[in-house]
Parts: sequence; C-alpha cells; structure tokens
Amino acid sequence: APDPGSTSLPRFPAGFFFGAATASYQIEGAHDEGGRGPSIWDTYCREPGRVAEGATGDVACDHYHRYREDVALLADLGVDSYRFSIAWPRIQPTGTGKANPEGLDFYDRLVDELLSRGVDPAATLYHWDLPQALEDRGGWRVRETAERFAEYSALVVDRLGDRVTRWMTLNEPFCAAFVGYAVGRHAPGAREGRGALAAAHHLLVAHGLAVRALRAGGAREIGIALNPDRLLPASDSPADLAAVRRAETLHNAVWLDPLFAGRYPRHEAETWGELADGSWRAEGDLELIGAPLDWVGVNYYRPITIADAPYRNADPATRTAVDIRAEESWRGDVRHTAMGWPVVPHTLTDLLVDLKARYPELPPVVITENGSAEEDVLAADGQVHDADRVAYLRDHLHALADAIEAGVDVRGYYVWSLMDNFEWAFGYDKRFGIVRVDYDTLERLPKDSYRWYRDLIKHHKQETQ
Ligand code: GBH
Repeated sequence: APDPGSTSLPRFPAGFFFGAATASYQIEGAHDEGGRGPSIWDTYCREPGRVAEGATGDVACDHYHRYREDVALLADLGVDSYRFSIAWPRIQPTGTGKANPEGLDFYDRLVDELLSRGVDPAATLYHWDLPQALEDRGGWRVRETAERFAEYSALVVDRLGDRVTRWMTLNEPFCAAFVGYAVGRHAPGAREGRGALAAAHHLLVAHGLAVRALRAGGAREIGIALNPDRLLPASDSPADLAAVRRAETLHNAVWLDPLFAGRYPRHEAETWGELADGSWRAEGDLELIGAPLDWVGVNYYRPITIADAPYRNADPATRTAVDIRAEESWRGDVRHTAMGWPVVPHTLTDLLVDLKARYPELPPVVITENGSAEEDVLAADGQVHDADRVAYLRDHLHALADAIEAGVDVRGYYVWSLMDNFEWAFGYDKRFGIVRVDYDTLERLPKDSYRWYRDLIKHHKQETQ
C-alpha cells in the first residue's frame, strides 16, 4: 500500500495551483430542464448499442441541482480552482440565436458559489456536447459550426468574463473529431475519412474564432485542453517507427503544429494519402488558429504502443481517417487500470520535456486532466480505500514535478475527476472520481484519494507560504 505520509509527497514551486475537473454532460443531468436543447450525446446515447448498458446523461450526478453540495466538496478539498464545462445547448438550445437566460443563470450561480468559497472558476466552452440542431446541418464537418461557436463564446464571456479566471475553448479536439467522426465511438458516431479531417480543421478554426471572441470580451487567461499522446514504438523496426510517425501526425501534429508552429503537419500525405487534400482550408486560417495563448492544457492518462499494420479497409473511398496502417495497443508489464490502461508515470515527464523541445513557442502548461478509473469497492467500514488511485496520482504528480525540475514551465494540475460520472461510451461502469457517487441515492462519499489530495494541497501551502 502506498505511504500517504508527507515524505512521499511530491513538491511543487510556490504559486503552483491544484484543482479538480468535470464536464457538463458527464455530471449535470437535468437534460430537459432550464430550456436546455438536445446535444449530440443525448441522441447518441439513445441509439441502441452505442453506450454500455444503454446509459445516458439524463440524470448523471444531478449536479445541476446539487452544485452547492459539490462546491462545498471542492472547498473542503482546498483546491485553488475548479475546471467545469459549459453546455452549449443550455446557452443556445439550437446552437444559434440569442442566449437562453436560464442557461446563463445556472453557470452564473455556479461561478458565484465557487468564488464565495474561494475557488477559482475555470471554464471549458466545448467538452463534446454539440447542439443536435447543428449536427443536423453538418456538425463539425462544416465551417458554419465554427462560426456559430464564436457567437456562443461571445455570449458566455459577456456574462461570465468578469469572474472566470481561466478559459479553455475546446477539450480534446482529437476526440471530438476522430473518435466522433472516424472511430464512431463518440457522438455523433460517424466513420468517415474526409469528414473527420474536415472536422479536425473546423474545430481548430472554431478555437481561433473563440479566442478572438474571448479577447474581445475581456477574458483573462485563455487556453485549450489537448490530449497529446506519448506514442511508443512496438519495436525498433523501420516499419514500426514509420507507423509511430503517422500516429504522431494523427494524434499530435494535427493540433500542435497549427497551434504552436504556424504550419500544417509535415507527414499528411504519408498518413492519409489523397484523403488529406486540405480542401476545407481557407486563406488566413493558420494565422487565426495560431493566435497566441496564455497557456496550454494537457490531459494525460497513459502511453500508447504503436505497431505497423495493414489498412483495416482496403478501399480508400470508404476508409476512415484513423485507418493509418497502425495498430494501437495498451500493453506493458505494468499495472493496468480499470480502463485497461497501463500505468507508466514517467511517460508524463517524457511527454512534457519532448513537447517543449519540439515546440519552442509552447506557452506555459497546465495539466487539465489526470486520474484513473479503478475497481472501487465500498469496504465494511463504509469507505472506499482506493490505494491504487492514490498511488496513481502520487506517482504522476512526482513525474510532473520531475518535468518542472527538467525545465518545463508547468503552472497547475487538475485531477480527473472530482466525482464518479458518465464515462462516455463506458457509461457509469468506470469510476474516475476522488468522490464516490451512489447512482441510486446520488449521495457523494469522499474516497481515500480525496483525503490524500487534500493533505497534499495543505502540505504544499504550508511549505511554500
Ligand atoms: C478524457 O478523455 C476526457 O476529457 C474526459 O471527459 C474523460 O472522462 C476522461 O478523459 C477519462 O477517459 O478507443 O477510439 O474508442 C480521454 C480520452 C477518449 C480515451 C475516448 C479513450 C476511447 C477512444 N478518451 N477513448 S476509442
């Protein structure tokens, strides 16, 4: 069992901040209240066979009604900041037009509640819940959605800009584009080639337009939450190394190159062939996308092993954008979490050091998500003794401290997640929370990891004051 004593606690520089993260569709519930319109996830969850056990976010953690209790949990935890996301369909039920006042009021109350308890609000504008009405008009495949996103962003910053400390335009555009439009395991569940590549580009354009709207609205610190991956070759063979290069393009360069190097990825042709004709790109897009950010968010969970493989679909006309002649696996002679993900903490250090080396213009980093799903059990004493999660967090925080030591400018860390929640295609089966949620009673119960994290934060404050 890990030693929760202070000697094993990682140390961080003065001013380093700690937080906890969630996302709207995963926790809010109240799907048909407050004038909220349907999102692509409401639709997707209702299609048979999409989500484990037919789960939906209709009720989720009922955070919409219990947000005060959840803010109290954050305050007792002692975090400096809370990362939440705003549901676009609460603000604009059909994705266009004037704001729905009840939607804005909910986030207004949440922000004020956080501030009254001494917790800085950090808002993500898009954590995958696109208004269904916009998907019906093409979704992220079409540029118009990016323009709508800018209008939505302006409405939100106009109401909350005076109080939100830190903004994220998008969460993991990789998942929104490629898991949503190519793998088909996220809403809207499409399996496309060009459509997914166009979606990736339009998400970046949406980011650029939103940054403009946020700056014009007087927003404070503006960033984006990416999930850059640490990709490890299955062997040193030239074929596997070439497969890693293609996977680097798909997972990382698509986002990082335009955002932080002023270019589109170099190995597009090798990765996608004629699919990557770039017909969705317009003059001036690179300047728009590459506008300076105050910080960049990194969501990190586990490394991926990449091996060369044949195309899964020999026909280029129906091939998806993730079919890049590479096989991805999560393996290794290490512990795996309940997601089946390998626990290799030093890969977080390696990833950050490498990012800084590859992108000299990279702004300061914030870890916007890190955590683990575990097979939690309620013990006879009524508590959750989640020693594996404590070890996971402790070891990744040590790895993060190592990256800082190595010269990477990292400003803060958000644990994923404050509480157990709707884990997308996995439904409620996978528990990432440091607070347990009983899905029958909706009661919250802090786990051992919550207490460990609280002690870490307290200790950090004592040491650096
Ligand atoms: C993040 O996604 C999310 O931001 C957060 O909402 C989520 O709850 C958390 O991490 C934990 O998963 O094998 O192609 O079907 C992490 C990225 C997205 C990883 C979906 C695994 C399955 C992709 N995850 N994914 S696929």
